[in-house]
Amino acid sequence: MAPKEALTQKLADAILACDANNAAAVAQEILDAGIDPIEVLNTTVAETANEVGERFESGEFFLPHLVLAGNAIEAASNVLQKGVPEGKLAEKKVIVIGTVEGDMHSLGKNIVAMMLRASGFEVHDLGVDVKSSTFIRRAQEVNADLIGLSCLMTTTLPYQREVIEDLVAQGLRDRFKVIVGGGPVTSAWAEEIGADGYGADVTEAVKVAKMLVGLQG
Ligand code: B12
Repeated sequence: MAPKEALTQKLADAILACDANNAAAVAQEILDAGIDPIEVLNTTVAETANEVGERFESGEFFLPHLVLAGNAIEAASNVLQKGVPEGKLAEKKVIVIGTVEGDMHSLGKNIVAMMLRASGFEVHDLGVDVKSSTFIRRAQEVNADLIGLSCLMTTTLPYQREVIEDLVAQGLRDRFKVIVGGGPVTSAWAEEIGADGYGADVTEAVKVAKMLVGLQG
């Protein structure tokens, strides 16, 4: 096996073994080997996270696995992020991003946030369980171009809609573009709630975000 495949396989194995220390160590090996961290985040990390989800759904993994594998994904992502160059765009576009109220899932949002940063955006990550009022207040404070709403549960989807409804009610809908994403989010849902854009994965998220703020995709 080529060194790159061997290392990315090792990273996937460490995540599936729920071993955060090893995942971070292998991620460092990947950086040291000069392998593109963006590609690893987009492929190995994203695909392995999906594999974790599938194992949970099939009953092979239980909740503690989800937590520990989540920690391993985060540990690896944090190391890989160090190798992602700062965007070199002259004009920084500003995004506030977070996971909507009631929803604690952070991994996908974190990956999207770090890739946007790497693509030249000024990213204000508001974390998880973010209230609509917080999204709107922060977007005004930092004069954002874009608001990014992540949501991983069908039960918290209504909070994506709420942010857009609140923007409309406050006469601010035209001031910010809104992009939505996360597991249960579809382009049909994005259209239904009046979002400006939707990204199914991190690659699409960055492409659509750039398009929405008038940067080349
Ligand atoms: C890891 C995980 C957890 C971890 C989260 C750790 C963390 N720090 O994030 C922990 C263990 C804490 C957790 C907890 C829970 N979870 Co959970 N979890 C998952 C799991 C397995 C993976 C999610 C994930 O991180 N995927 C990997 C990332 C990379 O993918 P992603 O998030 O989809 O993000 C990508 C895209 O969606 C997109 N994207 C994401 N955000 C955004 C934002 C924008 C703006 C854009 C454009 C794009 C975008 O780009 C990302 C990168 O490609 C999913 C199953 C699954 N298959 O999704 C269940 C899942 C989401 N969880 C679920 C549940 C039920 C829960 C709990 C309620 C469990 C419980 N009984 O306690 C709690 C919820 C607590 C809460 N209030 O939020 C359910 C939700 C079901 C539903 N109602 O829809 C799922 C679907 C599992 C299942 N099949 O039952 N979970």
